[in-house]
Amino acid sequence: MRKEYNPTSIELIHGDITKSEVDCIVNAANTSLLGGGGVDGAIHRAGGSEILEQCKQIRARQGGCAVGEAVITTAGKLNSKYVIHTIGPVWNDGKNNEEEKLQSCYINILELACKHNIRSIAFPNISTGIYRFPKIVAAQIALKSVKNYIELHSAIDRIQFVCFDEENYQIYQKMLEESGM
Ligand code: AR6
Repeated sequence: MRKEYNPTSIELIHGDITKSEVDCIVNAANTSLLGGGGVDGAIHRAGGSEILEQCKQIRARQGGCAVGEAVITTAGKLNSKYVIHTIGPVWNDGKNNEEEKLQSCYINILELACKHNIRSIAFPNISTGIYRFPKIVAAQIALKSVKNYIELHSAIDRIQFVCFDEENYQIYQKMLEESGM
């Protein structure tokens, strides 16, 4: 599924983000930046050791990455130039600013992408796996944050939302059809 929104093309993909052909793919990492399971494991496996080496250098400089923030590395052997690693919030009961923290992830990623002249970017469904964020709310936040950003900045040509699981894919498909995007 593809939609045009201003000068930005929005694509919905059902699949593996490590196969995306974009300037930058986003990783749903943890504060250690040392890898893990889920999409984080898949990106490090497919991208090779160069990504981990750069994550370790960032750790040495700034002691990892906080929830809601984002850092950038090479994409190693992947088809992309960069990986932006963000740390989504763990969902507890929704009363710990989880929604604001997830929104910060998207905003910080897009700001970092613009700084690096990234024209195309692929997002996984941050926090909706191991971190248990409710999928509908997470999709609403993702779409709203991206929409708000591209309305103000026209620097990104192509945005992919890559849904690995069927449930997220169905949610995004419905929301994109119903939204003004
Ligand atoms: N491509 C695209 N999406 C994927 C892929 C893939 N190859 N694999 C999984 N997903 P998760 P989180 C989806 O658990 O919830 C890690 O251990 C998955 O279906 O990867 O933010 C980190 O190190 C789900 O919709 O990330 C952290 O410790 C989405 O990616 C922790 O998990 C996010 O699921 C982060 O948890």
